[in-house]
Amino acid sequence: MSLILSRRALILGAGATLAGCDRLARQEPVRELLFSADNFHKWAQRGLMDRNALAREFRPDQISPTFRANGTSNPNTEAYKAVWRSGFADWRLRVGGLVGHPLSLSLAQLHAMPHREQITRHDCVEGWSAIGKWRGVPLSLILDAARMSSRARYIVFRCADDMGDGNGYYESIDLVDAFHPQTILAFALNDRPLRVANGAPLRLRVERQLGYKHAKYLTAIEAVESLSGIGKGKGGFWEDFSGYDWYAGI
Ligand SMILES: Nc1nc2c(c(=O)[nH]1)N[C@H]1C(S)=C(S)[C@@H](COP(=O)(O)O)O[C@H]1N2
Ligand SMILES: [Mo]
Repeated sequence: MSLILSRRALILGAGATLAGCDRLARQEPVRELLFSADNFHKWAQRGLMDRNALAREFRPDQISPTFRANGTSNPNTEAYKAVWRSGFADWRLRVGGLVGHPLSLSLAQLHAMPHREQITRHDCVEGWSAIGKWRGVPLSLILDAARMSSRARYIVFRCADDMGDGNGYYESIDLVDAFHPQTILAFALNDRPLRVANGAPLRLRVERQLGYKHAKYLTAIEAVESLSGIGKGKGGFWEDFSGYDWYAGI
């Protein structure tokens, strides 16, 4: 029942149920209360519709003249240098974890998939913003192609930069953000291939979240049931080491 509800909720655009909600929903009285036709509607509206609202999109003349780089501006590892030297021809995005059909996608394959373009504002917690035009593949298409399991609750993003902790920069989002229409894996900024400083060859754009969630230098994405076994278990590099909130919704 939670499986059907999750998928249906996504299809309706009402968002996925969170793990905790699922557990709650298995109790019959709670379920009746939440999911009776009347209440489901109200609950979906109040609790989840906000999360599916689009981030504001801007006009081309509002694009910032420069989109600064923050955090890592070049991973500079041997592995990254090797794929950079190949013009990223040897780079692959691995899609794994709780999926029925693991993928290894080249940049050419990503370019051949349907794209989305969006001009959005990036907000960094350090107090700067920039407006940029992003082009990339909706994450939902990739997760559907990989046949994500109904057990998956989060998507984890692995990055090429070594943060000296043995795990590297990583981030994670829930399925509401993963299937949000503006959540894309972007390979172009302002009509140019993504430059190294901004995350070449591919970075996440998750427009309803603060800057640190937008993982650059992607190497792999994984569908998981829980974040507890990953890194220090808080769902991201900054969450693990600096106490940033995992949920950084804006
Ligand atoms: N792999 C990786 N992704 C990252 C970071 C990083 O250091 N490494 N920094 C984050 C932070 S704090 C911000 S604000 C944005 C900056 O993106 P930009 O360099 O394109 O401005 O990337 C985010 N994603
Ligand atoms: Mo940031």
